[in-house]
Amino acid sequence: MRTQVGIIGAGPAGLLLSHLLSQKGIDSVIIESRSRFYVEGRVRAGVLEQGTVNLLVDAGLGQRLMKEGMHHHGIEVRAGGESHRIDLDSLTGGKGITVYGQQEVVKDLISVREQQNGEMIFEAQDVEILGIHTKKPKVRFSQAGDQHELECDWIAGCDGFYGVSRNSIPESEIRSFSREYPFAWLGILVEAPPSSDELIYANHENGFALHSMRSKERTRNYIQCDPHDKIEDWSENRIWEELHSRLETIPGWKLLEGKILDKGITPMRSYVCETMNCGRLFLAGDAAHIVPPTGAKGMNLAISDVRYLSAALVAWYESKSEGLLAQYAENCLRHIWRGEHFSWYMTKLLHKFPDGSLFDERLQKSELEYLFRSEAASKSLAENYVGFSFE
Ligand code: FAS
Ligand code: PHB
Repeated sequence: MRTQVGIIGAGPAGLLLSHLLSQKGIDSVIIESRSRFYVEGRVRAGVLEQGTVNLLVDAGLGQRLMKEGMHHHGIEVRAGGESHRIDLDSLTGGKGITVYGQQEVVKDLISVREQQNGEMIFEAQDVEILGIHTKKPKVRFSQAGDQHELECDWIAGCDGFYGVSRNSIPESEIRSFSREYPFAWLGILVEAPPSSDELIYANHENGFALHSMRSKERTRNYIQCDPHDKIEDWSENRIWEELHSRLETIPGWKLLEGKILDKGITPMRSYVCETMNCGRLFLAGDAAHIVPPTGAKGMNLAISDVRYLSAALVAWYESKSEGLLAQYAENCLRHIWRGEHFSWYMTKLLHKFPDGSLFDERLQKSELEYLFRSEAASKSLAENYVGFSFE
């Protein structure tokens, strides 16, 4: 098999890259280890920055997003029995966020690729990357017991944190930075109407909680839990009990319960691999960086990378210019470190640190009070939450 760009991973990064390249007449083949059903059913992100929405709409992917996505002008932060609304609109000159499930973005992308006969190979096993320092790198994989080899000009590693791409770069060349957090998130997808018009982030003595949503019929709630917890440790009663106590801190406000459709525990880490390319291999999305979801940045950063990678590959195919390819990591890392800092800031502000000192707790309390009283602090949070633009 032969193509121009071999793409590993059918998440938002890989699928969007394939689409943007095809709009410029550049062929690609996507190689994905899981089934289409699994990839389309995986519950993940829910918040899109305005910049992400604009890119998807400009790429002709906005039809369902604009119809079903929920545009929000603010978020709410609750702590110490108080509630504070961050008015994203007025604090950022009219920018907001759009709540639209990642799996819907993935479904939209897969159906457009299919309509355009884009090649997507699901359930590929034993994926291997070879010859990244040659002009004809290859991807070897098996599918349904048959061995295949895909020859390309370039390989895009969009296979997430646990993928094969980053591990194809010699350890000695990897420059990476990380931080683990002493807690995780237990997330549930629920058949219930939202209990508020906007997302609610709660700092509580029992730990963090988040009330989010997917539609007028479905909500997504998260609670901070121990990183060693197993989902079996959490009965539905215990989950609801904790959600009620951590979110119902404002008189008269009640959280609506419903049938739990999906539940899972997500580890919390910050990770950046600054070596975003090695020879003819380029990393994008979670393959190169992870943020704790408190800042709702993960998918937005993946799409920001793809914006730069597609532009760089298009420039190479159109004029053999290597400029943007050489600048790729630098262009992405400005946004990545801004997203990393903001996600760390939100995580530090809203979680209970089991090993934290009383001094830390006092600092956190003061930071929350400052946020609730200072327009400057609210503006800083708002401009990062909607997506900070360096332009
Ligand atoms: P993905 O992980 O989405 O896709 C990688 C693909 O590669 C997968 O389909 C995988 O099966 C495939 N793959 C892996 N190894 C492979 C191999 N060896 N061969 C072939 N294929 C392989 N981000 C936000 O912006 N907002 C949020 O609200 C938010 N909430 C989140 C909540 C949770 C519970 C989680 C886990 C993440 C959340 N994120 C959020 C972050 C998340 O959205 C990621 O950033 C996003 O999925 C990154 O997209 P990709 O880089 O495309 O990686
Ligand atoms: C979600 O809706 O899944 C979500 C929203 C905001 C976050 C994280 C997750 O910060």
